[in-house]
Amino acid sequence: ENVYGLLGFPVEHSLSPLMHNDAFAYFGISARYHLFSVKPEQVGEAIAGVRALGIAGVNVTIPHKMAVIPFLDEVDEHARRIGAVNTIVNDNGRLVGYNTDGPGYVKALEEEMDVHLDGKRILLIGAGGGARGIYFSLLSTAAARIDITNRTTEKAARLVREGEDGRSAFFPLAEAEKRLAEYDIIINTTSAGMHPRVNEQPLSLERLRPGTVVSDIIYNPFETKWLKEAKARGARGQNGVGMLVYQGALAFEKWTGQWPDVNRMKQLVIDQLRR
Ligand code: SKM
Repeated sequence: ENVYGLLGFPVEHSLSPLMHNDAFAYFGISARYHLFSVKPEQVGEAIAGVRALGIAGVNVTIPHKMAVIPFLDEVDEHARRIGAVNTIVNDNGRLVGYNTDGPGYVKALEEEMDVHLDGKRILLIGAGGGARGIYFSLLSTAAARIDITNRTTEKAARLVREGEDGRSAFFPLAEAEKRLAEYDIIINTTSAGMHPRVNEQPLSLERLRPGTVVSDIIYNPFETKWLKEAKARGARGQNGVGMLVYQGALAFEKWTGQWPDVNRMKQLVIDQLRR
């Protein structure tokens, strides 16, 4: 039986074992996905453990996504650019790092919302880890214009500079709120609205244009107040379940070569979250 798992701190809340173990069973693959609670000062030892024990692959979550990088044999170019690894493949002892969060998000956006991204104007709220993955993935796959707004404008400015594509601008929150109607897709990557900060909102939706796609990477609560308000104002809303499921599906594919049934994964996650 091959061993897979998640390295993080904390990890108990994770829905990944549910998704992956079901998918292993579905394909008749003899493997099991476990949760490994790893303290920040033990990341190096944990990666040495992955090698020594021959663990076939792991996901990496908060707060280790950057910290694991120096311990790997190879990091793919996209993950390097993002500066974070969430998926490690053990290729006969060679540990290779990838990032499936950003690509997973973009795939979920395209498939769930049935949008074609080329030519669209996109507003990204936030400039942290989640935003980095999504920003670079959008830049590399879509001929869209992607602007960034963030409470700390300097952080948004830095990300736009790193993007180096000439298509992006950054705005203070108040300015982005004023320009809201210019955007086709608005994405919240901040934790405003996430449990337990359920009353916080990342940005005022006063000038939202009906028909806009409003997407929140938060899935706990299942639908944030902000997303509910967006829908009430006529937006097409997407919560964070799609990103979670698709990043998992892309990791599963890297480990096994199989593309799992994403709708099945999604239903499992939704049933669990709704309990
Ligand atoms: O990037 C993912 C990670 O692969 C798994 C995960 C989880 O199980 O909570 C969350 C995200 O960080």
